[in-house]
Amino acid sequence: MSARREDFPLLVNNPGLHYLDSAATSQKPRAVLDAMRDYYERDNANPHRGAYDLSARATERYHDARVRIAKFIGLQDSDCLVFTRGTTEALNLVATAWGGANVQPGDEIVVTGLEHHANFVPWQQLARAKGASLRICPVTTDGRIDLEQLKGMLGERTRVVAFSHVSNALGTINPVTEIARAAHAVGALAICDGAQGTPHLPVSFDALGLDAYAFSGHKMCGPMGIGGLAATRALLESMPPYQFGGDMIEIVGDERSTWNALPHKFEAGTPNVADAIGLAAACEYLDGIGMAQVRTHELALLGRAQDALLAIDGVTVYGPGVNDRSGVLSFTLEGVHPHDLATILDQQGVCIRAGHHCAQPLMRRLAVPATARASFYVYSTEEDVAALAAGVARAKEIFSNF
Ligand code: C6P
Repeated sequence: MSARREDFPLLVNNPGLHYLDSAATSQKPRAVLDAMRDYYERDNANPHRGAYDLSARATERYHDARVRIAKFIGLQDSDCLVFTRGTTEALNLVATAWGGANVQPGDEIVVTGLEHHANFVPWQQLARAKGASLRICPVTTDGRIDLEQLKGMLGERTRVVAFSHVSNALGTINPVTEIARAAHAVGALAICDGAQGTPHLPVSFDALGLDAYAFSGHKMCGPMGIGGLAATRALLESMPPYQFGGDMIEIVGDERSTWNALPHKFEAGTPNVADAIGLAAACEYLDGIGMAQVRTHELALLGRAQDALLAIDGVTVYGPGVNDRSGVLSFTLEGVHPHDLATILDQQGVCIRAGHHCAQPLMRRLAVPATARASFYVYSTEEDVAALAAGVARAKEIFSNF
């Protein structure tokens, strides 16, 4: 696949920029920006409320967006896709709504040492509130979930296993189906954080055997402020609502109320229609490339970048081999703090992330306070890789003079 830089206005408007922080958020193709503008210019109204044609059009476009996004993630029953602000809100939704109603003192909640805080803290807080215990599955030295240890941790008190599809800090691609099967074998729910899965890998929710899968639109060419929770109908119907207000009710009595059908039961208040339309356009854009092609492109750049960095004395790369990672290169340069490295790279027009990547439990396990992280996407080029390698070499040169 040729690099798609020209589809992304921000990259066109910043010709010297090497944007290598797509794991934090992706840039947006023109097709997404156009779709959102078109909605506001032609069909904007409050959906599900107005008795006039314009509101009906907004309702239809919101519905169509849901169907399109559900198709992208392999979820046939689009009513089982609940829109949220993103992965964080989707995971908090399950932990609060399901966990609040189902977890009892003495129960066990299993997470892994690889998790982003969004898939760690909600479970930690649920365990604390309920008198349950949080068990943290160890990671191997090469940054994988230790499957044998995970299986050994599961038992009759396990209520939920929460784990990521792909690690944001290292790029590790986890065996989702195997973990879901192990969870189900002990009667636990399998909840997956797909924030770094949907942008980079073909995903079929219906085939993965999960109870729920959370994702964010802004990491997959869509706008910020929209994402979702895909879940089984059984889970969504069994969970109480998460928030209360307009649209999520059926009948409101003075003493009690009843709830709207799925997915509206979990979408209180005026919905984020334009961003849903933008995310649907992002799905269309990515499908136009083909997710298998997206993966091939990223893998090629990742391999080149890793070879180039490892040729620099003092570079350490974290995580498993490139074939078991998404387009993430997490590394350190001996004698240079990752923040200094990121600053020097910025001076060469290279954007990377440095720090703990919202994964402090993982950093403790790897015994590093921080790493530098370069991450690739559909618009990344060989020039970006060359600029990264040149910038790291420059940082080494600067610091060798101290
Ligand atoms: N990771 C990163 O630079 P939100 O913020 O809700 O869209 O996504 C949270 C989240 C949850 N899980 C994983 C695996 C993630 O990577 C993220 C977001 C960004 O790595 C920003 S911290």
